[in-house]
Amino acid sequence: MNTQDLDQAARDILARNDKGSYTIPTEGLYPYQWNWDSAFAAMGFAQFNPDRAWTEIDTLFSGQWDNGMVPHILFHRPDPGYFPGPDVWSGVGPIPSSGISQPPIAATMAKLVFGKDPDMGAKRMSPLFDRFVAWHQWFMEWRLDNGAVCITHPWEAGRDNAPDWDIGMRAINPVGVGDYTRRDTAHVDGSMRPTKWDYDRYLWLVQRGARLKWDEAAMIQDAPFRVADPTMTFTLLRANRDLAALGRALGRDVTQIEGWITTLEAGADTLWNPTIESYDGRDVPTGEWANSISNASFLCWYAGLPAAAMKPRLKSVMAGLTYGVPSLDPNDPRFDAKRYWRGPVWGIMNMLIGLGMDEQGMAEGQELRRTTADLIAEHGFSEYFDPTDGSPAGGKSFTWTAAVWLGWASPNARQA
Ligand code: 9WN
Repeated sequence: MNTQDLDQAARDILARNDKGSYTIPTEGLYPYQWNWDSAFAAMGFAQFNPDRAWTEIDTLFSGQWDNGMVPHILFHRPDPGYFPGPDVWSGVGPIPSSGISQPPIAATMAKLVFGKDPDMGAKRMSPLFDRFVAWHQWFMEWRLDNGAVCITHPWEAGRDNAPDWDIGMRAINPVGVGDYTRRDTAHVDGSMRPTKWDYDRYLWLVQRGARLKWDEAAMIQDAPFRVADPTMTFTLLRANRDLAALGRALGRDVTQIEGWITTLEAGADTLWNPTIESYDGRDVPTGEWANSISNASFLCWYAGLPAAAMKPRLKSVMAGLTYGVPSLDPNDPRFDAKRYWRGPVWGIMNMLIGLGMDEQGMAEGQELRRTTADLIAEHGFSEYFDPTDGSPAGGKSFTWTAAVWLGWASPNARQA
C-alpha cells in the first residue's frame, strides 16, 4: 500500500470503531470506551475532523466521578464479549464504569487537537478546562508517593502485565476471587496475553475496590498494591505542562498547575534507579525496585526532562532490534517478545517517546518515527508488534495504531 492508501485505511479503522460519540479500541476484544485509547482517537480524528475529536473528549469526561477521577473504562452499552464488565466493577460515577483511571494523556492530546483549529479549540476546551484540573488534582491528592505518581492496579498504568508490578503482584494472595471466565483469550491467542496468575490478582484488586465502594480514603488504608510508576509520573508531568499552556491560552489562572509540575519533577527523580541507571518502577510497600527498563522509562523526554543519562540506555535496549522501542529490555531475562507489556512494541508509546526526543533535539526521534511507519506499513494496524521481526500481535484494526499513523507516523503527518 502507498501512503495515501495507508492514510485511507487508518481513517477507515477510526470510522469502523466509531460508535457515534466515542470510539472503541477494536471490535470484539475491547467493546467499550477506554481512557487513553480515546485520547489517541481524538488526536487521530483531529487530522481530518476536529469537531469529532472534541466530541470524543467530551464523552470521556461525561464519565467523570464526583471526586474528579476519569475512569479507565466507560461501559456505555452492555457487551458480553468483555470481562470484567460493569457488574464486577460497580463503579460509582454518573455512568457505568471501572473504578480506576489510566495514564493522563488527554490534556496533551487536547492541546494537539486545539492546535488544528484554535477558534474551535477555545470554544470546546473552555467548558472542559475545570474538569481536566479536577482530574489532575485527583491524581495529586490520591496517587502520590514522594512526588511520584503511583498505580493501585496494573490496569491503571495501561501496561497491564509489565514486570514493574511483579513485586506488588507477588504480595497478593487472591483468596476468594471465585470462578470466572476470561473473554480476552477467546479473541486473542493466550501466549500474547497476561496469565491466569495475573488475572486472579487483577480481579482480587477489583473486588476489593468494589467492596470499599471505590472510596479512596478507605482504599489507601493498608493498600495491598501501590507502585510508583514512570508511565503515570511522566504522563501527568507532561499533561500538566500542556494543561497549563491551554489554561494560559484561555486566560485562566494556572498557578496551581505550575505547583504540581514542580512536585512531579521532584517525584520523577525518585524513580531513578542508580543500579540499572534508568528510570524504573518502585514498589511502595517494600521500597524495592522493579529493575525494569521499559518503554515507559523512555517517556522522560516526553515529560520535558533532558535526561541525558537515558541515552545510553536507549542504545543498549535497541541494539540488535529491527523495531523498537520494546516494552522491556530484550537483555532482561523476563523479556517475552509476544506477551503484551513484557516485550512487544506499541505504536502509542513510540509516538510519545518520539515526540519527547524531537523536543529534546535528539535525532533518534525522526528515526523512531520512520521505523514505526515501516512497522505499520509492513505489518498492519495491530494492537502491538513483536520487536524481533515486527509480526503483528493482539487485536487487529486497532484505533490507537490508526491514530498514531495519521497524527505522527505517516509521511503526510510529517509534512503537516
Ligand atoms: C484492560 C484498551 C486497553 C488499553 C491498555 C491495554 C489493554 C485492558 C485489557 O487494553 O488493557 O484495561 O483488558 O487487557 O493494556 O493499555 O488501554 O486498548
